[in-house]
Amino acid sequence: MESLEIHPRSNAPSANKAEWTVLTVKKLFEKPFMDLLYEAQNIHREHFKPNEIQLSTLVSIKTGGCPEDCAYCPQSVRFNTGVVDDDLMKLEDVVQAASIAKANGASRFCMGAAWRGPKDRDVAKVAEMVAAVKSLGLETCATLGLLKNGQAEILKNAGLDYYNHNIDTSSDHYEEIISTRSQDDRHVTLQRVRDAGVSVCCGGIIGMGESRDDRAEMIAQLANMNPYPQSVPINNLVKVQGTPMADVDGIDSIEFVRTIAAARISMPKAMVRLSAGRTDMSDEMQALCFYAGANSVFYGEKLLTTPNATSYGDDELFARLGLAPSDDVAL
Ligand code: SAM
Ligand code: DTB
Ligand code: SF4
Repeated sequence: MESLEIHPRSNAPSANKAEWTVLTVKKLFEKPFMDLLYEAQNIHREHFKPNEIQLSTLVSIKTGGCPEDCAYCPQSVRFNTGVVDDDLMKLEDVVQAASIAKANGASRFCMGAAWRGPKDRDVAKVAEMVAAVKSLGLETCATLGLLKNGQAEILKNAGLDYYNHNIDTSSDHYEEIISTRSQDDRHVTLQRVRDAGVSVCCGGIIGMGESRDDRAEMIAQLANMNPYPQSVPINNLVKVQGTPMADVDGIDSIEFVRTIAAARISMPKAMVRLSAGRTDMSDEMQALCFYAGANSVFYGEKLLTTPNATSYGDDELFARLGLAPSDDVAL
């Protein structure tokens, strides 16, 4: 059996240490599957309780009609996907949704908006929502698109814990997916979030026709952020009819699990979230993802506009695996 290897920065979450090269991450992907999972599970156990899982619930606070052209997204105004546009939700409706999420066992509530980025008056309204959700005793997360100077501070002052903003894919593959904003634009927003003292939730989507090199580059990009994201959502593309990605070939499930393991090994203290696309995964594949180091999922009937794995099915799966939902999974 191969011994555990020392990787760059593997125990230095926020220090500016040696970088992960694409080649080093690719070498993880190339390991025998059993060695890779063994290493990922060992690293996982150094930092997290191995039989606990954190649950986040998503709500779309502003749906559809987005001017951006992200090829995977059902909410882009450019694609005919049948998503019904909706204005910004009312504060009381958001509070009600958050109360239900909490009663169902979620510890974090994530509010998503189909904007390129919010206007200042939007941020003021979302800040009210953040404060109200926080006062229910939930962790708060928002994903509103590109942020302008000063907006992250307003959200932080309202009680925002996490801001989700994904790099989505590798820098090379990115241009095939989105033309209306660059990956550099996203890094500027991520820096604004960090500077405001809000924790970063940043990951990407697997299964968009990218190569293994692309997946390795995306993981290296995430791992080399300083500090690396506190939370890393790995989404399995939800193929939505009407989007340009509707008929793309799905990812091999073993390769998806490898991606989760590479994220866990290269970002040992991050929460790694098995995010969108669980409806297409067997229970066994999800169990392998948890073994590879995923320790968080979206919990609830819906993601933003598409169905999620049902909470009923999740409860049964967690029980079969002896996984306990928890808001304190770190050691
Ligand atoms: N509009 C904002 C933005 O794009 O930054 C926030 C909401 S957007 C829906 C948040 C993220 O959801 C995207 O960056 C993408 O990674 C993910 N996402 C969107 N559609 C998806 C799909 N069909 N499958 C998997 N993930 C998806
Ligand atoms: C993330 O990485 N995945 C979530 C969340 N961040 C906002 C979104 C998934 C969206 C899936 C497609 C939909 O339901 O519209
Ligand atoms: Fe708009 Fe976000 Fe969808 Fe892109 S991912 S089209 S920015 S809602």
